[in-house]
Amino acid sequence: MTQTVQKIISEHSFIMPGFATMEENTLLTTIEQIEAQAPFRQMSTPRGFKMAAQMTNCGDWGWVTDRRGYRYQQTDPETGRAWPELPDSFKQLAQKAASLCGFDGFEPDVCLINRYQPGAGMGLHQDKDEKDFSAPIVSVSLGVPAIFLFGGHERRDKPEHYLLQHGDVVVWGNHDRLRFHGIQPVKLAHHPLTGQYRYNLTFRRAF
Ligand code: MD6
Ligand code: FE
Repeated sequence: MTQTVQKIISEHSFIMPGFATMEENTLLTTIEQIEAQAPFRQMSTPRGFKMAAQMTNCGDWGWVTDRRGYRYQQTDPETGRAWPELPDSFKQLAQKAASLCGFDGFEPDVCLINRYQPGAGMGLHQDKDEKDFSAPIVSVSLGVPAIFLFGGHERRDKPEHYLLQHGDVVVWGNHDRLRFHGIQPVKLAHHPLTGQYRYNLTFRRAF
């Protein structure tokens, strides 16, 4: 029997330290396979700035951004092909984490994969491109650590800071689903499995 420790960061938001560590090799090998079909790329924001983190997706849908806006689409704009399938190992991990945090029946149809190099971060944002907000979001961090900014429902609300380390899983939903959040620029560091990179997988239900 393994015990799951959950750090409650808000009523419906949880950090599960090291929850994905047992799966680290499968997760990283699978990311390599996905990357071979749908390479990491720096997408442009609607205003024409490059996102600092490199992204790819797997699942029925993928999150993309370009001059036309933020959206989900079924094909990779770089290749015109469908995104790689959501691997069972990914889905099972996300469902197990969601369920332990009180979100039964989570059926993710997207996994957005972010890769941060030293200096890359992500500004405060809300995840609001999904059709309905009843499903939670499950986020898995791998590789070098980063500071997660966890704010309120208004951009001006001062965020709390949490350190996310290799294997940590964040689950949030319900009243917390639309909180502003971000990632501070990742510091130069080395992780034995990922080198200088931090990876983050976010599982969502887009439609
Ligand atoms: C990241 N994560 O950790 C970016 N969004 O690299 C997110 O933007 C995020 O971790 C929603 C829920 C959890 C997250
Ligand atoms: Fe987000």
